Amino acid sequence: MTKAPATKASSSVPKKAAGKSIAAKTASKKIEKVVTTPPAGTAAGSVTPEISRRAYRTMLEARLLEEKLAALYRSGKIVGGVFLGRGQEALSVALGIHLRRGDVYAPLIRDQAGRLAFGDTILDTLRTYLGSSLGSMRGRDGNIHRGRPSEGYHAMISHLGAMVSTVCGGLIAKRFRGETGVVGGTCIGEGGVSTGSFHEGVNMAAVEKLPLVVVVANNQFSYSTPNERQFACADLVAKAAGYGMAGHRAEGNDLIDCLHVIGKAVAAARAGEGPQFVVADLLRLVGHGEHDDASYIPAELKKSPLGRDCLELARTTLLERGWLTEKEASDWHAAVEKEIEETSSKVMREPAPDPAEEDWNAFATLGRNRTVGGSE
Ligand SMILES: Cc1ncc(C[n+]2csc(CCOP(=O)(O)OP(=O)(O)O)c2C)c(N)n1
Ligand SMILES: [Mg+2]
Repeated sequence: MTKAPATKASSSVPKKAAGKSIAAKTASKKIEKVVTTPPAGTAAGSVTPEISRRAYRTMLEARLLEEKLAALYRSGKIVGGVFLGRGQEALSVALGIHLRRGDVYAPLIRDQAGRLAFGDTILDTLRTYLGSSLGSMRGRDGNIHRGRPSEGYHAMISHLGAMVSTVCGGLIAKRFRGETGVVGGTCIGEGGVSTGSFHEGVNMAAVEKLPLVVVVANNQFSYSTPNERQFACADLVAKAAGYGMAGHRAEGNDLIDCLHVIGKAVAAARAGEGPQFVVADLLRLVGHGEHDDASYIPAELKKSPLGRDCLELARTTLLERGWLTEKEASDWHAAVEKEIEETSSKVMREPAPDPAEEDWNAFATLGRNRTVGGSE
């Protein structure tokens, strides 16, 4: 394991790659661009046109789905709070997309993009938010407290550090069962890093050399608490060395860099190099939740490079590299919008849970009167 002083996000992500661009192959008469990114599988963290396109499409799905969720919330159709990840999709998708079946994933409240990349669906998301009894939580839990634990997809207990330990637990269980080559990932806020549960989780992961990847979305605020009131170290990546973890930095609103850095971190964890700590600076482009107008975020910060919209940036990069065409981008937008509209109309007609029929267990653990979940 690399016991790490902070490793600077590699600027080694090649800007160009050899061969025909994907978009050039799929769109007629598109000007070919020469790109130099290595083909898939050649190196840990290599960023291919294929993964970038998939990531962009997933970010788009997350963004449009969350816009719909915000509208449903404002029209009173969603019970409980709605917490969104606008501006954090590039970082979120990069973790979800690098995990695979058999891995453990604990997404938090800003991880709609990571969830979709890990295999969650627009349908199941809407079912949970709208309280359909056909959803994975059977319409009985708060919207972000959803998951499929038996598939390694943990339902969130708390946004503030608790999930690091559940991922460690999942990884230790896999170790006991003799499963190898697995990774557990979670993405938390910089405020969560100050909590005791974060400390306990990453310390155990380092001691046990667990294949854990913790991604920190440093969006500069923990609700309305700014970083200078949150931690006193100059650089959060430096914390990795204190625990005995490898540390990495990613450019939080640059999709290609997020894919590259998190790809490297996931590969290192999978290869047995112990826990990996990735810190990315960015800004959430919405309030803490839809009830919050985020008026405490200074305008200069919003206008700074941190405030750039990762979705716009990803679109521009893919277009410039010839990995996406304007037509594909607008076709994808229309197709995703249509899917979201059709799915939400369908879900709104589905039945709510019937208290008379319910056993009130959160999952299929019959006979135990226990529920899982927490409150934000
Ligand atoms: C013990 C506790 N205190 C407060 C809250 C309410 N709360 C949920 S998330 C959050 C802020 C988290 O900030 P950060 O970790 O930076 O993540 P971000 O919201 O910025 O993504 C707060 C105060 C909570 N869930 N639990
Ligand atoms: Mg934060």
